[in-house]
Amino acid sequence: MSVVARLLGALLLCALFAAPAHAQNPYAAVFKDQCCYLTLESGEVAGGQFFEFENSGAAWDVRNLKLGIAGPYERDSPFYHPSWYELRRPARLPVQAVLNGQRARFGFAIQAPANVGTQTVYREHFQLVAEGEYWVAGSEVYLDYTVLPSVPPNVGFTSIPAAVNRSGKLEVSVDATDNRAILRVEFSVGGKTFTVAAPEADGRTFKLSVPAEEVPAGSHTLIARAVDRVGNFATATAAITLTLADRDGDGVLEDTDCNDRSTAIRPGATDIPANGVDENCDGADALPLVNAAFSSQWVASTKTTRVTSLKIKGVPMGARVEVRCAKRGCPFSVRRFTARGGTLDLRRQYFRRAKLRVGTTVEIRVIVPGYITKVARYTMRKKRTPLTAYLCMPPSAAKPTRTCA
Ligand SMILES: [Ca+2]
Ligand SMILES: [Ca+2]
Ligand SMILES: [Ca+2]
Ligand SMILES: [Ca+2]
Repeated sequence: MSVVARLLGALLLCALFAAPAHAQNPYAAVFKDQCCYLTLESGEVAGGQFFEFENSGAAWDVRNLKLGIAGPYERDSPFYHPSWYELRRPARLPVQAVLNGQRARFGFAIQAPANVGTQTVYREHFQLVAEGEYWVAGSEVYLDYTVLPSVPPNVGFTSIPAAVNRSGKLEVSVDATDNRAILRVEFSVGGKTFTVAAPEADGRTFKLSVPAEEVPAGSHTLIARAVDRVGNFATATAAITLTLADRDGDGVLEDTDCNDRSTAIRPGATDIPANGVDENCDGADALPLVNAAFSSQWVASTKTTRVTSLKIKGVPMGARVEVRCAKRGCPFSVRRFTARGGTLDLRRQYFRRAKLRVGTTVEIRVIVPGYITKVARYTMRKKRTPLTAYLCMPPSAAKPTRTCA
């Protein structure tokens, strides 16, 4: 084939395609519905666009029937969106086939052109096309889009308290406006960000209302960032202080109250042993005290005291018992043994003949793992029964003390 013939052939094809209003065009459509004439900010994306047609000609097939850009044909649309089926084809047939008399809706999204400096109205033409064959007769349609310049919003606080207690609500309002629409306002404070998408009834007040305990205590800078639909934003800042709560009113603020919703739990409270609750906030539940009872009888003279009875009742089986004696008259300094349980007679075992001098101490410890050791301490006195102290000693302690809560 000569070059001229080939050129002619190409021209003929172009002519066929570019001038589809052709006697043999078997395709035809009747316009039924469309959406929408929109006002958009430059760069804004809008979904929900569609045209609906009824097929009044040959059958449509998903393999070639599309909604194309027209007026003129095959131009690049300034409203192109990456969701389009092809560069100049916003949508294809949404079902496999549409026969004569049936309808089809071609849905698509658009994006307004960027960098529109002044308000501009665009008339965008579309038409159905049977790809590689004909533009479908009777399907010429258009939508008008009004595009506004891209302008950032304005935002300012209208209500902000200087201080908020963490037991209450953090409530802050801004006035946010835009030449088109505010998409959302983001409030950032103390490392937290809260997004408010819907304005109040006036359409421009955006109100934050969240539990104040979501924000850490302390002084913060609160930033309100108003964002429009194309990502332009404006910010406003204000100082705000979150103060510590005392929710249970027990006088202990939440930073030291290990349960700020119970008055029974706070530093200084009585820690009930072995109930699984750390009532006094020292980091652990109190251990139970060894369950054993001391009893004693003594005869004291001017210089010495004799033991007439020294017993421990209710000693748990396997408990370790320590008997300590200090200063003059002691038959020993320390004795240790494992108890078989029940009542122990320490006089018979250790003090039958002892003459304990004034000032001598006898100390008895009953030790069970996982319990607070129970201690009795007797200090000999002149012509009086010994000074008696019942003490306790947590497993970690070095010395007995009066209280172990
Ligand atoms: Ca409290
Ligand atoms: Ca409390
Ligand atoms: Ca407890
Ligand atoms: Ca505790």
